[in-house]
Amino acid sequence: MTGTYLLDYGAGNVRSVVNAVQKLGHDIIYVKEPSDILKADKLIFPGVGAFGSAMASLHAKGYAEPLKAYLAQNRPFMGICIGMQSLFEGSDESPNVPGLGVIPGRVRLFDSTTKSVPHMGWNTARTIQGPQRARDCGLEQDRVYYFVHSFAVPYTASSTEAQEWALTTTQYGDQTFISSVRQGNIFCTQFHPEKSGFAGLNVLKAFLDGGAASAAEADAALLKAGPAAMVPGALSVLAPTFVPEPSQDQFTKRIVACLDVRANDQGDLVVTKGDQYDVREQAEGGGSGDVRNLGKPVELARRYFEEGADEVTFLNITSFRNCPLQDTPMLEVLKRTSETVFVPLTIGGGIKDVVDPDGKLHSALEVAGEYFRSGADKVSIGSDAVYAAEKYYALGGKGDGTSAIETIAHAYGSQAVVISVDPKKVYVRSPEDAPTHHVIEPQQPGPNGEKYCWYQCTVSGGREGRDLDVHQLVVACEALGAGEILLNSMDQDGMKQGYDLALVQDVRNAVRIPVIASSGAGREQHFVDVFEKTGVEAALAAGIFHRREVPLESVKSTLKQQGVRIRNVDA
Ligand code: 1PR
Repeated sequence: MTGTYLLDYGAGNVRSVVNAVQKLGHDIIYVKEPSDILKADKLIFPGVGAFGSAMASLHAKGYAEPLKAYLAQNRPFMGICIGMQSLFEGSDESPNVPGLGVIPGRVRLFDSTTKSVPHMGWNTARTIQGPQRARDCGLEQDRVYYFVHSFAVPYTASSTEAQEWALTTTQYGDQTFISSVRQGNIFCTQFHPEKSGFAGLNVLKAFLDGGAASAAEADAALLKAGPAAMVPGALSVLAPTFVPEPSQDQFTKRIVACLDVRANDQGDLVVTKGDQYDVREQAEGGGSGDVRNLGKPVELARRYFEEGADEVTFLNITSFRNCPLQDTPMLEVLKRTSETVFVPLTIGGGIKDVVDPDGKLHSALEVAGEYFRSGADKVSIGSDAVYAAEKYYALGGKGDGTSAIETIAHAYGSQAVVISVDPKKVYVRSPEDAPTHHVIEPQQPGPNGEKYCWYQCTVSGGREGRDLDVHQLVVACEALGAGEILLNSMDQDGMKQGYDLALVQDVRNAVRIPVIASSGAGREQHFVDVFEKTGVEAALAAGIFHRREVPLESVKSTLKQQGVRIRNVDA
């Protein structure tokens, strides 16, 4: 059957691509066997995960050769992220694994000495072939797109591949890389159009409606008309005459809306919100009452997408009680959310090895796989990360390859693994009172005038404290392969008094991976403070958004007024 085909080799979240294509009114057919590839009118390859495993899967499934043949025939192709990187000759991510070699050049690791790696968030894609070429592919110069990657093809104006293939470049910190390529009918993006809100949907639409193909037809027409009709730069194979503006880092800060989800006493799945992790109302006469119900997960997530959230996170906060593979409501929540929400989705709670009631063991990797297939882009690991860090130190500062962090990062890439930290402050009079822990000075002294504190890691939603501090945790998790830290604070949660800036700053300094500050946002200025004072990449809030006390839009406009770079709410 002809049509638009999706090349899915079973890793990561391709559901969002399918949903986006369907939202744009197109059907999509999954490639099920190698011969399907050459049947496609259009082929989308949303490569996900690590370069080595992507290439291994392409070969194992027999897709590599037909894919090369398809590309050699210059047929309509859209590669996304690893789907773009795989067209190059190789990647430093898996040094001994050759790429498809369609595009000359190599994918390199970002330098993390001056910036966080992965490059995770929204950034521009500036054309070097002229605005019309970019518009043909649905790209606009003043919009931002969602990137998540640690490796990229560096752009240097003198390199041949850059001249022949690069359509746009993007600057991250002091490095400029190729953020999209196009030649003839082959078009690829390093960013994720399916996760880039309406700006990204326009890019997909241009491909599906034939934008790349018509540009290629224009090339063919020009070639036919002969040299007289050609102006330099008219064809992608010629050196462009368009002089691009000097590149600029336009990376934005992210605002994350977080939905803590659990079943209430009536058994309905609701978004709830705690104060210092207590999610029950006060009952009359004291004691605890009903679980707070602040809305329905799918509806609320959609509202936040429309209001301009840059990411949405779901935390299944009672996951430690039951088996997530049977917890179909959360899988269903993700599936339904990804039909209408086109920004990254993270799911946390219960990412660990689980045993079904019938005794069947599912590894954390399998559990995560279920969530990725249901529409998650990242999984967040709480309790299991603490146990993994404890083991890391017990082994003398190394992993043994079996933790959830290691196995998931290996299969899906570090960028898909977030560590959710649930710390509790422990005040001490002097650092000597906690000799085995990382002690800092809190913003406010303790109740008895204590000038110091350390942050104790907890598990099971804060129910159990461990002999591990947050500094130890994040350092170990980064070494094991985590890609991002979601830093909660049990003390600040729901209190609306601002983020714990001392804690956030300390964690920001401890790791090179991105950090999301969480817990305590009560007004717009708290977001400004956390970005300006700590340099974190993202800030998360829950209660104030659920109760409409502080609209997302107003957070963004305040940040913009105060000079913090953010993504405009798009439509
Ligand atoms: O341990 O891997 O199963 O993961 C459990 C997950 O559930 C963890 O990510 C943990 O943070 C979360 N969790 C467990 N219990 C609770 C609870 O509240 N009782 N929620 C809980 C954590 C904190 C944030 C909250 C921010 C912002 N909630 O998610 O959204 O503090 O709130 P605010 O803006 O209103 O201050 P595992």
